[in-house]
Amino acid sequence: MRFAHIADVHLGREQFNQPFRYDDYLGVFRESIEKAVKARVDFILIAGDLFHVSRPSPRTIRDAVEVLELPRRKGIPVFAIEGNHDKTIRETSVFDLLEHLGLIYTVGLKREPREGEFQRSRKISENRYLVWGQVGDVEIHGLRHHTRWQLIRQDGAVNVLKTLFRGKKGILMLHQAVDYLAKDTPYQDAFDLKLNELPDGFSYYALGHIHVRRTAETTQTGLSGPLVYPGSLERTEVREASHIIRYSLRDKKPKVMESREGPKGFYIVEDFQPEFVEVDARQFYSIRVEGDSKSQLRKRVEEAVSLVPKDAIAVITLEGTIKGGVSLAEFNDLLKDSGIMYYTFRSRVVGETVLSKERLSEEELFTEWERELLLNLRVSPKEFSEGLTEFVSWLIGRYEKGIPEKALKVPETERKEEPEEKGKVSESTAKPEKPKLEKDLGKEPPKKPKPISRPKNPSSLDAWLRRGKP
Ligand SMILES: [Mn+2]
Repeated sequence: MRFAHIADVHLGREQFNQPFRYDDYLGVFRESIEKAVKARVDFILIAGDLFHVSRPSPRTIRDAVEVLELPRRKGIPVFAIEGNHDKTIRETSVFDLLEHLGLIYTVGLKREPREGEFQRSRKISENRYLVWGQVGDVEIHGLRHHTRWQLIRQDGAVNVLKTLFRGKKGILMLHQAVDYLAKDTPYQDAFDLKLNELPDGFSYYALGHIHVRRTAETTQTGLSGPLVYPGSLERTEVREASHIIRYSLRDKKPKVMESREGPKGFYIVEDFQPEFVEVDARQFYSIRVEGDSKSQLRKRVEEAVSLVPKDAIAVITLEGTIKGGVSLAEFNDLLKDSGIMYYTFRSRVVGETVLSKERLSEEELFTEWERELLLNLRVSPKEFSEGLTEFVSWLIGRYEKGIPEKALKVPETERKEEPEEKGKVSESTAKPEKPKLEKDLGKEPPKKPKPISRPKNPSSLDAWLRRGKP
């Protein structure tokens, strides 16, 4: 029995708003499926986030259909679950469309029973069926992405996964972050499941969600089968960079290192033992350059970038303490003729920019949505826990309504290259009243307004939080 385990394809994503990234994401998906088919696997698993959004564009659907036709023509079934990116609250999703076309089989909870060559189901309540895949004598179980509070209830007394999959065997496919393997990932402190909350009895845990490759053997976990995250097929953020260039002040030359996360790819699993298969993901350079003057920074950026191959992506972070700070716009001309596929600058330069005589008001720092959120959080711990249910329902209400467009922060990795607007904040209007925010946070406002460092984006909560102390 041999199968392929793929996860986090994020088809349809145009990272950095670059059309070539759409092709990259599609390319590695096609490559994976082709390699799996060539390896004559008995079936293929896609452990969530096949798509980047739950309503992919017609073009993305067409491309997915085209790739998924390859295994279908060979009679190789593809089993899938929806991840946090592609799940919907509606009954019908693009997964149903693909299933209707005979391209995939989704496993998990359904309203209708499924019986067929590769599918089985069992009624578990009034209108709920547990659906699983069946290839020979191997059962392929799974459940789409759920939040922790949906899976683990009443302080751990109720464990939905253990109840649902009690006595099951074969493969369990989940799209969740398990704490044991979440170290050094964005889910380190925001995991969905603890190791001991996973149902035991399976020969292989086919996981998705964590975008870097992680595995744990049965000897490490005490579970009946290995825990495996293949990671995303493409490099979805800087921490997944293929190469790192460091050029700190004490260095005479920039240092190039290969990332310890290694290449991107998926697993081909034989007798429940995973073998990694590499795919040709685009090279991604994370570059950090330190300088103590603008001209030195420019020179050092040029030196560092000369080590980057033309077809790569480069994210360049500027560091150092420079009087007056730097504007990213002053660096864009540097790489204009470098031929590098895509590059973007970020700044961690600490300046001594004097803003204005007055402090910024919270209206200038936060969007309406952020202020509303802060207002809800600005209560005593006791009050907060008493009103928790209300707060959560308010938050869910807001979430369902959708966060207003202008309040949505484009993550730094997603941001189109745009020069920072200079001087915009320093022209902030003088306000006679002391800012409300400071008063409400219980801090004593200073007698004389002090200059504060300029936030990167005046309406970004994230930027404000990272701004450091005035
Ligand atoms: Mn993902």
